[in-house]
Amino acid sequence: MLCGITTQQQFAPTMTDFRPTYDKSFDRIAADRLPALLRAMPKAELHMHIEGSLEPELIFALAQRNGVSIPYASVEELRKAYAFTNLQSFLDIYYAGASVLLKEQDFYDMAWAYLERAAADNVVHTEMFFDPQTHTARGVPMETVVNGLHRACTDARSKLGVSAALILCFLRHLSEEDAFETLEQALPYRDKFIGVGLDSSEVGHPPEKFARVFARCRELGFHLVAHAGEEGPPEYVWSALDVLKVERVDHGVQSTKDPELMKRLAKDRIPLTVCPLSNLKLCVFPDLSKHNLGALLDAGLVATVNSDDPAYFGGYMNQNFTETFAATGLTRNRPGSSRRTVSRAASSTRPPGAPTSSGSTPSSRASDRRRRAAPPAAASPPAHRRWLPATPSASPAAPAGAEWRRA
Ligand code: ES4
Ligand code: ZN
Repeated sequence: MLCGITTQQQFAPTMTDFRPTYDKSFDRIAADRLPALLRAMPKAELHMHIEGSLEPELIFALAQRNGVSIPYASVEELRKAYAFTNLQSFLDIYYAGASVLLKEQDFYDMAWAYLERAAADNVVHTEMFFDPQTHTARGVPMETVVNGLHRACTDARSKLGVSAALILCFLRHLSEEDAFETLEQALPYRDKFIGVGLDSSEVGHPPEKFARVFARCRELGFHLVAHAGEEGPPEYVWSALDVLKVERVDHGVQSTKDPELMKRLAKDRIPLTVCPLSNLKLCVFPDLSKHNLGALLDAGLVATVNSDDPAYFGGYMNQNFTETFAATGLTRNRPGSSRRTVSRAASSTRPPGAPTSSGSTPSSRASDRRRRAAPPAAASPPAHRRWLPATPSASPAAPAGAEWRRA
């Protein structure tokens, strides 16, 4: 199975046999076959904000259902407002869009729409961020948020064959005290999310602002991730690693500015969950051909492809893969690079609790996915223990992407 994931370590040992032939086999893939292969391969999505999957049509439908007024006359007018210049210009509209979510069913409907869309892109495992503070600040109970989202995750497994998990994000523009309160409110539902993250306005809100709440979450056994190095400097990535002790870095694309940091990320195999179309829309890179995904991979980092806020940034997983590979020339043998391209961006894994692949050929058909639907979660360990982190000691060198040869 080929995925844009970090958890490749789980079955990567079985892939090492294929390493010597990887580069050659990859280079034999004709560029014109690559988009179809990228679309067909089973993928894991590790960086998406569920509130960022709210399409304008659903915003309007929920606004009507809940009697919320929105300052746009039509879906088209709202979509036209999606012309962002930086992260903050996006966040302003993203938080406004979330204001139509009031009832448990609203959260369910939003998550279900994304999960169906993800399944259509052959995403077999997804870890979805949610921002409870955006909702509790408006008087929506934590229970409403978590239960609606979690019910959609449960249905995704049984009805779509997609394993889905939740990661609670603290909003970094708010205080650490607010984050502690949010954690308290969420603890009765601790079995319904696997980890915590940190998102929202990055610059001016360094990771160390949340040192104590992350330490507490670590004690509680949650997995830890944080946005860092999206717009913020490499120092923020260092402190996400060394102060927050995160297992993955969300974005991290500014890391290329610091060679020592690049070495650290490569040595410890800290995955970066990269979101190319997000970076493009928020003007982190002037155009997709200038994106540094290739440079990250060339430097030996585990860099994965993800959609971030797909309803706002113009693409779900397959769009991110196909546009980025085409624009950056990841289809070609790039001078000076060694074990490159698809191997890490679309590396092999069996995500935790995900359906096992029945054969060596990536299965892309929805009917196959349904047949492979995983057993009910009843026998699983508690949710916050279910997601296996990227464990450097257990991780061999880059998986070989062997299935590329067989595809
Ligand atoms: C986000 Cl693109 C991005 N960056 C930081 N925080 C976010 N929340 C939702 N999307
Ligand atoms: Zn994000």
